[in-house]
Amino acid sequence: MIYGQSLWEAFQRQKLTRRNFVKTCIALTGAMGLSHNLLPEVIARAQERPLIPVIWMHGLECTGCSESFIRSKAPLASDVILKMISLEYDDTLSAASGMDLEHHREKIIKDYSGNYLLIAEGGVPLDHDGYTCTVGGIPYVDALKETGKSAAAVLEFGSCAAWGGIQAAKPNPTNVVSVSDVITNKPIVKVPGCPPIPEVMTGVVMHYILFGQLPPLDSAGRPKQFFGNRIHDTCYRRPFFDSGMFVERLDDAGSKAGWCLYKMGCRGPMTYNSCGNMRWWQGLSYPIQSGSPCIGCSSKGFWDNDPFFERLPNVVTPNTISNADQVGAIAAGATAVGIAVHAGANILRHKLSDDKDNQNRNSDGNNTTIGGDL
Ligand code: FSX
Ligand code: SF4
Ligand code: F3S
Repeated sequence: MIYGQSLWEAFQRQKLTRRNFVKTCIALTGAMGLSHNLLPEVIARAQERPLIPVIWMHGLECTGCSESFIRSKAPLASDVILKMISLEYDDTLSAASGMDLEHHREKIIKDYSGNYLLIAEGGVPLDHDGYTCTVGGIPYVDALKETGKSAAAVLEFGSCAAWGGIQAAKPNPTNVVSVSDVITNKPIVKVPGCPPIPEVMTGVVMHYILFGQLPPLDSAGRPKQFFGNRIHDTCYRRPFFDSGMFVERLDDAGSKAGWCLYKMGCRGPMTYNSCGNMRWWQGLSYPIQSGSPCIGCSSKGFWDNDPFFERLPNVVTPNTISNADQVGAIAAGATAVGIAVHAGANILRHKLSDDKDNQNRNSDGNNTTIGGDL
């Protein structure tokens, strides 16, 4: 339990150096999507602000969000869990289990009423009185409401918590809803993605812990610094889109050359997330870089957007003048014009060269070529 200490105090207690602390603050500043100019502010907060307890709950989901979170590298998830937050309850990560753990959750709710952070992962089923998902013998929806009632703020981690997720796919047999459909009177932030990028999750948690408030949100309730751009806006394949160079089959030459995946059903033009600039596993890759079109896993209702590999109709972007077919036709037309101009120039230069030859031949009787072949 590190509740009540500042991050700096927690580091000192664990005999970690000041240098280590400052390095962590640098990593945190980046993870929170803040400018490095704000590093002194982050250090000041980390020295003064007491850390708060966190309760992390799981509804209907695959636990991929936790799997992603524990792979956060900057900062390391183990550092976040062991040194930066006081993770008091987590159905999957806590060493304790069963009713002991449930009693601990109740104790945190009582002892730290209004002062703990609730992180919720997974959708919330309502039908059958919520009994299709139970925690400690009671419906998840009841445990969630009970925990949310006294929380300072709520983070919805993953598309399941944020929008309902896969289990809400038509016909949504257990009537799954999002966490914010159930907890309506708290500061709440959506961090969608199936799963979300690990550093986005740690960035949002640490923003709340260090600043005591949620980061700036967009109209859908997502942190602007991570969901302000579409995948398409930062995609390294974008020049191919703009040039009308599309993969037509996942095993064709364009695919091997890394052309745009729009015709393979890429949802990048309508999906807001940071995959294009942050990428995954410390910038190693993301679905598009691995050769797969984006399936829009952070978008509301993406699970009903099947077939996933069918192209989006009529995508128009600010930098292009029409849809992919027309862009392709225009690009092909432009290429044809270019080839024609080049060929025309060659013919003209050959002609000039021939004329000059003739002139030379006429003037001195020699057969000298001037200019050579182009
Ligand atoms: Fe959902 Fe998270 Fe997808 Fe899975 O918990 S967002 S199914 S990666 O794990 O909730
Ligand atoms: Fe990248 Fe997809 Fe946009 Fe093509 S359509 S540029 S692959 S995001
Ligand atoms: Fe998801 Fe698309 Fe990123 S599928 S992981 S939002 S590239």
